[in-house]
Amino acid sequence: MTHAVSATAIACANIALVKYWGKRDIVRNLPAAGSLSLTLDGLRTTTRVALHAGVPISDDRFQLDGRAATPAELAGVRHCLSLLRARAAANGSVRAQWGVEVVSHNDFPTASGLASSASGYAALVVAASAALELTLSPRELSQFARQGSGSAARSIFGGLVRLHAGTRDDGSDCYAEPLADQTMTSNLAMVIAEIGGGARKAHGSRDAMEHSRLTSPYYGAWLAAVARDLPAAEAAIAARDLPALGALCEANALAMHAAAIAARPAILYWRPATIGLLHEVRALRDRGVSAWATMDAGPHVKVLTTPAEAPAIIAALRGAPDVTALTVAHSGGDASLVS
Ligand code: 2P0
Repeated sequence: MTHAVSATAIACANIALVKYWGKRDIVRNLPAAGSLSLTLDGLRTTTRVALHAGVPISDDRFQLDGRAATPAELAGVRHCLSLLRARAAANGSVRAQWGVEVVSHNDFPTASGLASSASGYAALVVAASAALELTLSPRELSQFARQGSGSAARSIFGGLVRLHAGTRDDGSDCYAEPLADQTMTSNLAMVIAEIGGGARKAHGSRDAMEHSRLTSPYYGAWLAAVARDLPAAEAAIAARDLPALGALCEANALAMHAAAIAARPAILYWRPATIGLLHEVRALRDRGVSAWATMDAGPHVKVLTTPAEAPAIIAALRGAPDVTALTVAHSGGDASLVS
């Protein structure tokens, strides 16, 4: 029996209103542009990190949703752990040498374009840093999480969150922070329409965004669109102007997918049902409902709306072809330790 210490953390996924799609540095995982997201209470990862004295770090283990992680999933977790261990070793902690057992559970489909890597790496970094006795600021937590997955930097924080791309080569100015004005969050909801039963995505977003950068004739135009959309979205939030924010959110998602679809060969996440729901959302808007669509690295459609209007959207989308689940999520909180 080895001596063990452990910590458990919960983090919520986030959905970007202005998307991250493309990197300026693959090794440090630095995004080419900033992004802006809403953290969602309905999509949670719970992660327990146990450190075992006397177990070599080569024996690190990772269990995800009740199964042994794939070699690629384990490698991603170990990369993130190696950065935290280096900090712990610099502090003189013996725990940096202890083997890790990570047990993680998503309460929503893993790796299907519902942002499981965001909540996953945010929960991992919060739990592992506590187990390693590191005292990190929220900004530092977001920087470690970013090196696991770019969108995870945003899941350290609740509510509306901005990820700054920064310009420094070492990434020291690339971090997420919550927007100063969170007034709007209580009036925001996302209806999540799962399409096709939450099957795993055909293209991992990491490779797909790099392929878009290298081959899409629209990649430069996409980055130019983000540069305009970020300040416009922040202005809409400051003005509490939901129609302006919603219109930007839908246009930005379509621009991201346009850039990906134009890559050669194409990155096409949409299913026929995705397009069907895009038309439904437009029809809802024509009837005066607050509804704007956004899609990520998968076929699912998330509809930005208000808590009051979410039930009408669910009723309108229920029974649409290939829609396998409909849920409502509201603004979620910071990633945090479970005691
Ligand atoms: C986003 N996505 O802003 C965008 C929109 C998917 C589509 O961030 O390579 O898993 O690990 O940094 O964070 C998904 O990409 O990518 C993502 P890596 P990540 O939410």
